[in-house]
Amino acid sequence: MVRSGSGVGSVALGWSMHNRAFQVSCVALLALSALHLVVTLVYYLDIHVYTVQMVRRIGGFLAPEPLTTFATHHTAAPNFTAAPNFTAAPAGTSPPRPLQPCPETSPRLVGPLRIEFSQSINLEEVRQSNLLVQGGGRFTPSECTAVQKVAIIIPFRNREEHLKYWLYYLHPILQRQQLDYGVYVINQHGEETFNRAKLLNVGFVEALKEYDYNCFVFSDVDLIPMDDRNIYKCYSQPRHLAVSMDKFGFRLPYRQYFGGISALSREQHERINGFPNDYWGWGGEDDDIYNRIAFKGMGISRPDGVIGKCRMIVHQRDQKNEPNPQRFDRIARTRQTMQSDGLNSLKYKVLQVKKYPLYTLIDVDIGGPGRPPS
Ligand SMILES: [Mn+2]
Repeated sequence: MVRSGSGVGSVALGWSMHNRAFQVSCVALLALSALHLVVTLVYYLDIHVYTVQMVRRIGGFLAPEPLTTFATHHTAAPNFTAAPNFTAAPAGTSPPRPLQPCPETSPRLVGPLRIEFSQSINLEEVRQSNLLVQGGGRFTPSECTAVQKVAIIIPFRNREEHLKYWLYYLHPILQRQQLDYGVYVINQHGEETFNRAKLLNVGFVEALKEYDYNCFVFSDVDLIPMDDRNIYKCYSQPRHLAVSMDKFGFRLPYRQYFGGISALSREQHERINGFPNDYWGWGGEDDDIYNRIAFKGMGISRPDGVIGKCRMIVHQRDQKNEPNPQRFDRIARTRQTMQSDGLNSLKYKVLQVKKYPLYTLIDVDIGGPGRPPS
């Protein structure tokens, strides 16, 4: 702007240029400061989120295992009212980041639970206290990525009251266990003799049509774990969960007992050709399953007798589920029959699939003794 050959002019020009340079560096400094602030903020938030996660994780590891003497102080209810929903980061502070895998031991477990069946259950209240459960009884933890995808299969007929207790107690437990799970109630349609093992096979096949489950927990509708450290997941060997039931005086009735609640990975279940389809009526099918596992060279994994405590809802023996007189005969022949009776011979007809808020109901015609499904 100022162009002059004079000395004064030169000085003026010099000052002007100096001024300009000063302005530019000021603006640059300002911009740099702003950038620094932004970077600091981003790092602070990032570290903050990371620290929160680490503290939670370390807290989970260091927290002392609850003692059995706490039993009377805990109820299964604590997270009914609070139901805290941990999220990894406050929304909007940072771009969505992949979740960490869930820790080996969930920090949300409380240990022994008080389980009782004196009060009747209002299903709507159970639903209201499990709002994180998606339709059809599906749940995925929001704070971490579950290691296993677990389908819980419940064989069923005319036990609505028991199912309500099961949903009331199990949904909060399974959420604290940080499982990616779905609940499938397999209803045997009609009045034929009950067939628990075949219904379990149906549940296995039908659940796989909905989601890529890699673990299957097979549970009677009337069995509730008394400790949430009894994890409903799969292990390197087939897992037996109903280890010490009140009806057996909190002891394993015999070493090979595999009834009540069990967990098999998809591979384990397929390896034994699933469960037998021809045990009609009460008893024997669990021993057949044990035989299948043993004949395939696998062992049984179990929690200890304290963590493995379970309560069974007291009930009359069901109609059309009389003790199966053929069961001893059949158990003796598992080695021959397991090749041809199981997943590879399973025939049934799904009549209806209904998605309730807390479970998926699959109504199925499995035929009857000597009668194929129509
Ligand atoms: Mn029972």
